[in-house]
Amino acid sequence: MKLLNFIGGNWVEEAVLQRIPVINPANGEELATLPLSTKVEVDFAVREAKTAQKAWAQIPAPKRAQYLYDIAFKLKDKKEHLAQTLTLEMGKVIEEARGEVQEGIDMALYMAAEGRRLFGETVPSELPDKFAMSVRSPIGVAGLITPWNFPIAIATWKAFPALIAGNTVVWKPSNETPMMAYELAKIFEEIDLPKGVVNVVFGSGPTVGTAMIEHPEIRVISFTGSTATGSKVAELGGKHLKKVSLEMGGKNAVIVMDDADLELAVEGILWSAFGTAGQRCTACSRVIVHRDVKEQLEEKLIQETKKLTIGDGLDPSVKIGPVINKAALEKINHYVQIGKEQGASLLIGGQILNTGAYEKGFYFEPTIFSNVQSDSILAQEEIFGPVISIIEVASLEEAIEVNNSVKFGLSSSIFSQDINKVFKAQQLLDTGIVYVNAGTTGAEIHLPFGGTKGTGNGHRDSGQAALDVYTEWKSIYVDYSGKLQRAQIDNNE
Ligand code: UN1
Repeated sequence: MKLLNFIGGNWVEEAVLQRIPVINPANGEELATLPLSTKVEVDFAVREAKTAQKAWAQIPAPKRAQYLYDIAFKLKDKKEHLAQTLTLEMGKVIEEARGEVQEGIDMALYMAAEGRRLFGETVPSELPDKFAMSVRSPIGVAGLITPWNFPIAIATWKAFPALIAGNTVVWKPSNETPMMAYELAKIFEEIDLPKGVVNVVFGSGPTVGTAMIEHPEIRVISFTGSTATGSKVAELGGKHLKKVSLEMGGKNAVIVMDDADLELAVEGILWSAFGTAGQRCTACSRVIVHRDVKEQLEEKLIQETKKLTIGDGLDPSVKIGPVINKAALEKINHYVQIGKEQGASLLIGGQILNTGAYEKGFYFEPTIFSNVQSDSILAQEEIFGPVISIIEVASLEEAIEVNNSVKFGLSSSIFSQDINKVFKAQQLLDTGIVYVNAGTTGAEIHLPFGGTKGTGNGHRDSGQAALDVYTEWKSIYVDYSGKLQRAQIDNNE
């Protein structure tokens, strides 16, 4: 399949473009090719988006919502096809792929309903016969840069609030997962979304991403990806005075207290650590365990990890699919070697799988290290693979301190039956998301998604908070007194 850019409502074929392959990480097969676009295509897409935005913003929000409802119904009709395609190009197991498509459907319905809200404020004025209110207005053209690990969900977290608020979109999806972007663009075409309202430009971050951030007509950039790239996006965006929303790395921990339901904790840890082969920003990467239950927890974790089947995500019995590509495999392996060298105890896993059925894909065994020092590289850096580090602590205070000792702050979790400990923890855990008696993954779309410290820059995807990224506040004062009234001066005797 030859994927094309989607600009101004047309599939645009460019003669001069270089193409790169899309690879199935389960077996190394080529699935499609995508174009490496240049600034020329970005400029074209922004022109189309800019033209479309004037008319789009004039459509009343409840009518714009109709398009989002239509998108939601299409996503629902195509759910199985989309999930299969997602597993093919990204590798996550089919059950999770269906869940991700569902996340897109949920987001479309949630933001469609915003078409009848988009709440602002009406407040009293300090002067008589004067009306005061604030409304959300669109920013204009939004530039979206999205990752491969949630190619549908994260795209919808960003595109749908932008659209309902009256913006148009130029979207650069990840080069690893362009087929999902193509499928979404096809849906936009099928529901007759006005031309130019969403434009998809495939290509590299340094070329297409940079051209988007530098383009004077793109006033807001939303990016999800690595902290290293995010900081470059922020730097360049800052130089051009852009609003930049960043969603970056995590080093998420599950805390297991001595009074925890251990069976449940094991289920929560394994699901959030090894689901999506550990490639969620929210994946559990550290287990902080009270010393009194450490041994018991470790035994159970090893026992249950042995039962997990690894393989092609399209096989419904498989629980852990491949990682995205060879570079990811090497990066994970690199951290595992560091862990071994620095004296952590390897309880299970630790190997690349590359023989037999695994030969052509990118598979890594689910891996558990114990006796990990909380300040070691293994316990501090984001690995983005199926690797857990177990860290022993003696108290809740210490557990919280260890949790907060990393440079990221996305998600955290505590397993405990003690309500006092749970409430203390939710107050002191320095992360944007906290789970109680559940693993570190599973955010719902109607709450803010994002994190503190190196995870973000104060903005949030999802929920009402997403609307703040894609709107400007406009405060409107209507004086119906018929005379000049001066705020702060008149009426302040
Ligand atoms: C991500 O981790 O990159 O909370 C997104 C979750 C999903 C979204 C994860 N709903 O695990």
